[in-house]
Amino acid sequence: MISRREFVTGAGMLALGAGVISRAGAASLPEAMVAPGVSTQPPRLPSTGRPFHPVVTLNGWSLPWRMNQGVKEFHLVAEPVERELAPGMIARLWGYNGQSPGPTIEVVEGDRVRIFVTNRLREKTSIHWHGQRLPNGMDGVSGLTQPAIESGKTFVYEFVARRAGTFMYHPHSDEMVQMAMGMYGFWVTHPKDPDFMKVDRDFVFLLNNFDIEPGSATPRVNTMLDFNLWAFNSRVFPGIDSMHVRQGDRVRVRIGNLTMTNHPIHLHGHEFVVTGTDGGWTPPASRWPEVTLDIGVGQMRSIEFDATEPGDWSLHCHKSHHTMNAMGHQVPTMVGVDQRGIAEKISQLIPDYMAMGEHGMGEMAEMSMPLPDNTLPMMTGDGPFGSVEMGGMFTVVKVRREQQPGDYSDPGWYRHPHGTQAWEWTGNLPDALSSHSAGGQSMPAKHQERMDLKAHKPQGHTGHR
Ligand SMILES: [Cu+2]
Repeated sequence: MISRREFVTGAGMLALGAGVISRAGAASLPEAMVAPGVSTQPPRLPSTGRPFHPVVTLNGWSLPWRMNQGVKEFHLVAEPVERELAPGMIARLWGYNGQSPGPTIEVVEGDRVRIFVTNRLREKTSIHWHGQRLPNGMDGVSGLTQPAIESGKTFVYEFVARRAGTFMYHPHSDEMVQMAMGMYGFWVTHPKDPDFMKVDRDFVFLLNNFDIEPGSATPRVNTMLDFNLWAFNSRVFPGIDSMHVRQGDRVRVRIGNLTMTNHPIHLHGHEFVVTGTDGGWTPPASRWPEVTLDIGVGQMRSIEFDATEPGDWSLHCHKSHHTMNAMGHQVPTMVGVDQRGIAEKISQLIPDYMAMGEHGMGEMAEMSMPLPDNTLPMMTGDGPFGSVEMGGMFTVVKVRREQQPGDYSDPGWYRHPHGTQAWEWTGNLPDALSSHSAGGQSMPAKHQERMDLKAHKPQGHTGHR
């Protein structure tokens, strides 16, 4: 639950939504808002400036602004932050306004935007506005387009948001270290016409990665590729909020990749199309249906689908080592290794030793392994039917008929209608299913059709039998 640590009102400041607090800055600066906590903040309609349909930042929030003579003013503060990656693990990161990632910035095409950037790190920084059309001197590449922002200093960036679309921001100064520490954020420029490409729900999150040694809290900043924590918005499963939508909603999910590898993002139960890339909206004739989309390093993609199918649908990276947490990375393969006898000998030397992995690693999700402090299990997460055996880049899209428009609260786990869930074979079809062959009427006609197709499948195709 979100609490207010401090509340200071400033002249001209818009009304603040629940969970957002302001922090006094210098008199001439807009206040630098912070939102403590890690839960997804519901979208807040703009109270000043042009109208738009706000996005929902997964496990995050959007930064309030101040209108100053027609200019939208924001204040970002680069600073050390603590972020809970999932319950049981706090990471010591760098970010903006109390969080990694920093808050999402939402503006409207044509807005003149002024962003004050204060550096509270102990080293210099800068911010690059990834993907934007802007004057070259506002591009934020330290040394090339501006001097770096020294510790304690504030710089001002100002430009017109010329193109609607999906963008990111991140440092362009000691970039490898500052991004490895968690400095980045999302930026959405909404179309001037609020009805253009309108959707019912518009979610955003960044893909990010850390290399944090089990038992420690600070990322290793010189890691090049072998990261061990794969995150959506600096959260890992089961710390990532699920996305809650109403059946029939048109849903957009905007994803930016600021990790050091590509991520094939896979959605269960629905097909989607890519409606936006780094360069803008895709022409409708260029779209084709997908269920998995590979998102490259430094890229943004907007996907859209009609949430027609009720249920709890996984959305995750399809690299299976990206859906597990740090503990698994140095575990030797033990599948098929007979460990009888060895475990007792080792446990005389190491009292906590457990033999594992002989029959696969799924058991690791359920046994309570002794873990170093501040470390998450390799795979974990409780679903309604047991352990989900996941970690890292994994969440759930919950599609419900009863979800009200504008309601982003968690509807709980899906209750599968009778006869629509996989069951354990006990030698007989349950009544509801066997009634088909007996001429019963308890299955809907649509399901009977599917069973007919199954029954008529040629047996020769199962060649391994
Ligand atoms: Cu991945």
